Amino acid sequence: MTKRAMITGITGQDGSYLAEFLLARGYEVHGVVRRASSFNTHRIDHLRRDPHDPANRLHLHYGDLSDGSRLACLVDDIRPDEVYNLAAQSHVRVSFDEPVHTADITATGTARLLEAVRRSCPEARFYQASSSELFGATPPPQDERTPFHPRSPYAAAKLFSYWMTRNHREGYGMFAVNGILFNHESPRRGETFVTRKITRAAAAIAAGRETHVYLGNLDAVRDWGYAAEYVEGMWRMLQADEPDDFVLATGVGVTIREFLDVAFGTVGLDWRDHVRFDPRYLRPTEVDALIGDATKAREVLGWKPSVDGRGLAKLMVEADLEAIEHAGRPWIDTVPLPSWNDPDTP
Ligand code: NAP
Ligand code: G4F
Repeated sequence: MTKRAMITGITGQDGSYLAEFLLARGYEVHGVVRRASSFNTHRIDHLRRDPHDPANRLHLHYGDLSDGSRLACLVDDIRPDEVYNLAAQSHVRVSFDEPVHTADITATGTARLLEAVRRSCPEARFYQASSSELFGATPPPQDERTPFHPRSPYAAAKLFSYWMTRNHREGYGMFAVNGILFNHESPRRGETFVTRKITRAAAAIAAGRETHVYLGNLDAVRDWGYAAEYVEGMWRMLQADEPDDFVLATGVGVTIREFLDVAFGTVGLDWRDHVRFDPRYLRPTEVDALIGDATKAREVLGWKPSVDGRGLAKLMVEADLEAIEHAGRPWIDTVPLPSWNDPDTP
């Protein structure tokens, strides 16, 4: 039997890698896409086929985590075997500007989706994109037993979703799990997160297109892994014998200064000549250090990452250089765009 997966946030970094991963394993994939005034599917366009082709296994549906009735209809129509809730207002700095919107999508949105699943297909397996931001002020190393101390509206919203997921597991017996993922990046990372901002700048400066980049706090430590490896961890959580919560991390802490060293070093530059400070990128409360211990995921799920923050800095700069050379995005340029023309399809 073909397994059916539903992914919210399919147009994001993780959603695109997860859709690729599941399609390659024979899944039928249903992605929820929010309506925007311009196309927002560039990360998954290379996966799309003519929707009229009976062999097509990627189906996109309009939907928004703010709209519980739509989510209920979608879950009822699709009847998924697995639900991956990746959609969120996912930017920590922005959550200080938009705390109420962040709560509506990143917290209440999860409750809407969990309730839709509980009502229509409680046997479906549910993955919640929880975050190492939950640990916040609690010093590393952090694992599944580490106390939470959220330091932003985003983290507070994710904490609500974490407990709603556990509550649906404990209260209703649902197979609902939290993946507590430490930062994971890739050439598809949004351009306003610090790693991609740095690697794009390094490539653009090396190409003579820009001269400098503005950043905030350079002292923070993050445990950066490769997103393409983390989506396999998500899937493995839903294939486990028992529902449980897991940390995914590399165990390697890297400061932003060290990431800058490798990124600019890859193109033969010294970042000190090109980085300027702008206080607008500081946060009212900062998370100083996140370094995860993923022993449980390794022992129970057999999941083990192979790329750490330094490896990522090099990989991402090389991808951004290639993107500049080809005047497009490498993961799109390598495959043809859909040949059919149906602009009403998300
Ligand atoms: P991302 O690139 O920012 O993607 C977020 C996705 O959510 C996008 O598809 C976005 O749609 C969608 N979305 C936003 N608001 C929505 C709404 N109101 N209704 C429906 N969809 C909405 O994030 P990511 O890096 O892939 O992360 C995936 C998930 O993991 C997020 O929940 C994030 O908070 C969590 N997480 C990420 C990391 C990390 O380091 N990447 C670590 C821990 C946890 P548009 O494309 O239209 O914007
Ligand atoms: O890249 P960031 O914005 O990621 P942050 O805040 O760690 O959040 C990411 O990882 C979380 C997992 O731990 C996810 F849950 C969340 O959705 C997101 O994917 O910032 C990383 C660090 C921070 O300490 C920030 O203060 O970089 C510092 N930073 C310094 N200058 C900057 C900048 N961050 C951004 N975005 N932009 C700057 O110019």
